[in-house]
Amino acid sequence: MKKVLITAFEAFNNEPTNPTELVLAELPEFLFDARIIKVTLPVVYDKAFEVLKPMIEKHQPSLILMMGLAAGRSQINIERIAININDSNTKDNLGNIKHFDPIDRSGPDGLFTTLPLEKIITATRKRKLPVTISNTAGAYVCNHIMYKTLNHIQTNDLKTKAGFIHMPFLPENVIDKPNMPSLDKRYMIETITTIINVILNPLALESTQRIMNG
Ligand code: PCA
Repeated sequence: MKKVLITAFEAFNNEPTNPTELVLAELPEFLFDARIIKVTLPVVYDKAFEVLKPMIEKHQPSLILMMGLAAGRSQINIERIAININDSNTKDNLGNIKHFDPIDRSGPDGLFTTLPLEKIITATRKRKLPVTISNTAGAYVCNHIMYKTLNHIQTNDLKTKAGFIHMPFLPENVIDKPNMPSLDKRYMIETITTIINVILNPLALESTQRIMNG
């Protein structure tokens, strides 16, 4: 049975919750004949991949979908690229601040997601989901985990596809934040489900298109 590894992040930066943990909790254990393996990662530069790496080695998933909160964004963002730098004014959950700090001194400057972006956008548009491609995952812990994961897959020549999805706040997070965008988590859950379907069942999507095109 195929496995899909899905990650969320714990709360950080004085927020009581991270929407991605709540989304993760609501995903089913099985989807499209694949087993869903869930893990919540610490928002700590030097710990996040230490938690994820043994999960990748143990489960050898066909797909890794990582989720994080992007405060202030209004849509679900599929990240195109991870860059080889840690550089943020926000402390991680152990109080570390990193600036001008390469993630891997011998690694490439950037690594593209291996998710099929065009197919994902076609499928999510069809379902009227507020999803778009983002060209920056920032330079904080989300970019860090995306870079480390893609670098691990590339250097070990794994077939695993992987990508990062940044989620907006949930409505409950913005009660005391006037004008801050938020999104109901059902859109987030449907987007994750759609991405998994596109990747695990490419034929299902094509045959739907064929039927629709007559
Ligand atoms: N978002 C942060 C790290 C953890 C999270 O959920 C980020 O965008 O880097």
